[in-house]
Amino acid sequence: MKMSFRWYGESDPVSLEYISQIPGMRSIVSAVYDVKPGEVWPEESLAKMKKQCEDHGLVFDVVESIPVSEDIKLGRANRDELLEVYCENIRRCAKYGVKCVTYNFMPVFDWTRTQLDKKAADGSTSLVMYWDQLKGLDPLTDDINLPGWDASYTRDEIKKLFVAYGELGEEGLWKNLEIFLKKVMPVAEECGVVMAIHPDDPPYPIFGLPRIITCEENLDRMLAMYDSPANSLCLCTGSLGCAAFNNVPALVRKYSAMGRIGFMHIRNVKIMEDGSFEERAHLSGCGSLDMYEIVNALVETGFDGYVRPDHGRMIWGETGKPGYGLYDRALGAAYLNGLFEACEKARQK
Ligand SMILES: [Mn+2]
Repeated sequence: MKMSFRWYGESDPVSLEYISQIPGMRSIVSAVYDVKPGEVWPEESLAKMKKQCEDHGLVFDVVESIPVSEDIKLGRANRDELLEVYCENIRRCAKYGVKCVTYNFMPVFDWTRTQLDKKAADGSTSLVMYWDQLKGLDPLTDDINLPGWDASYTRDEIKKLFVAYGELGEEGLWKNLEIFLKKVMPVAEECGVVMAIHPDDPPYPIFGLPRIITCEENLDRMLAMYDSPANSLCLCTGSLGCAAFNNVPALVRKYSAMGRIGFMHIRNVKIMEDGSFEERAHLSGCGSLDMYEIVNALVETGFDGYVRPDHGRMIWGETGKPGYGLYDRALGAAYLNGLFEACEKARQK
């Protein structure tokens, strides 16, 4: 496996120098943030990122993410034009050494949480989703202001998107995903890039928006739509694992054995009795997921893709982007390195 770390570019309070000091760190996961979604990424930005990483002994070979425009997901009139831009961005990333591109097909919001700085008993803070804070809210009639909801939309625009996705429905979204895959995957194959779809977070409908990358049956359906190693998963343990119906170690074992995992996001969540969940430290004992079983499944199936510690808590007084501080993610990477070493050595005996 190749250990990696997400970096938000020059505005990220976590520096490349600090990232490079984490033992075993190899790859940087990043994106071009200076253009709007749906625009072509300037080659200078990619070249600069590659150089900055190299200067710190790191490799920029994973992109997270090239965002998929709502107009592609909704299948609107300008879809073909946007798909061309998408393919051009894949080609440009490949030209600068990128081997894996993550994306998602979630309507409107990349993730849903009700609080980003929930304080635990030990004083650390993390992201949480509590159902009792969502119940009874209707995006069409209430003024909902959840953290992470894109401030670039007006309330009116958000309401229109909800109506459009309501009309599209799950099957309509599947159809548009298939059109996306059939256009994009041949380009990815041609330039040696693995496309890794991130599951919906959380993996069930929120406020009636359709969600399709959610469970084993749907992951099978997605992979079968374009049967190629280029069409792979970014298997996020925390996103799939905050629903009790997903057996995460079993999913990891199955899709890794099929050679269809390009990228692993590894983090732990604690599922509460009512289905709410809290993001926790990576250690198995801190949440609902068995990290040893997850890593062992990867090792036993010969996984050689990318791994990154996912969201971390804010600890030791650190401030910054919720989920993306240095300290707890570095602890996560160190813990995962230990699990990988132990599982690999046990297997060699
Ligand atoms: Mn993730």
